Amino acid sequence: LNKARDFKLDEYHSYDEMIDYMRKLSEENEHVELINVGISSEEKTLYGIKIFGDGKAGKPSVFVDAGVHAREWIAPAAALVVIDRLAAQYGNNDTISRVIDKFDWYIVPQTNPDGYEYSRTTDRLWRKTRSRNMTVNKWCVGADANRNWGYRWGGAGANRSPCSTVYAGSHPFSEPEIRGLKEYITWNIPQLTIYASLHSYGQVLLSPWGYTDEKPDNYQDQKTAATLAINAIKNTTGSYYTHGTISELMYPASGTSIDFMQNRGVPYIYGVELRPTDSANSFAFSLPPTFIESTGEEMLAALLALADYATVQ
Ligand code: ING
Ligand code: ZN
Repeated sequence: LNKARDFKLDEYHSYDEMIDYMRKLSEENEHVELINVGISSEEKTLYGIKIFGDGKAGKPSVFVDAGVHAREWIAPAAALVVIDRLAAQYGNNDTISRVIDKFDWYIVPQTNPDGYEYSRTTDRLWRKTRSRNMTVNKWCVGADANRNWGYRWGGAGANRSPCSTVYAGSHPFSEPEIRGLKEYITWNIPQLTIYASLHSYGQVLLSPWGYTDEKPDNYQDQKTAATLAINAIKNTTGSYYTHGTISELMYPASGTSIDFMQNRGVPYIYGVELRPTDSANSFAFSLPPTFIESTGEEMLAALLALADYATVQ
């Protein structure tokens, strides 16, 4: 028994190994369920984990996705650490028990498995999906899955040319992975309170908007929550993260999941750039696996702080 324990969290895994781990964890834990949120262009099933507590069904929810960009390997690896800690410590750790009784937690650690496997086997710095897109005279592969959401699709910081690394896709939700995520959330999660999308790298929490440098009406409240999360990170591992809008800290980006969720009225929304920092000698996308568990631990601390702060309407 407890075969999920054999899974090594401090290594980068293939997508099949991640699925195997999630399946075992769900089989071995009555508070964990394997969920199916859709399918990729190459027909890999997008699996995730739902973690729920005792008590009533249909609580408000936290939704976390990771791996939307293929080369950002730390994001799915850290998401698996978050899953592991939540599953293992429900009933043992006060904070974790409290936030799992408050919210249903949905975590989809690998939302772009086609791109991820391509990054593992062929092109380490691949970012996009693996859909095939026709141009005038050739095929180009992949859309930027974080430019493919339907709010302000194709605007600033997205490109309409299939060969671009920030190609928005042929139309909103053209990528089956993103369509699946949107449909799953729409039909299964009526009350979404916290949404986080894990990327790398840079150590920042990003708030909407991406499409414009204006700030949404509830920006101050998002900043208050982010500050608590950043302090929790510092107290857990000593890492320094900062907070601001996508367009102010990074660059304009339209058609992101963040802007879609903000437009939907989700109250707490963060794009997270995990470790490392973007200093000159940074590991960039190739963070050594020895940093996986501490990066996951600090992300867990951030999520627990957000979940404790968020009021449930
Ligand atoms: N950066 C993001 C990008 O999509 C981002 C910026 C992150 C936007 C999170 C929205 C949410 O370009 C990376 N590293 O991909
Ligand atoms: Zn990214």
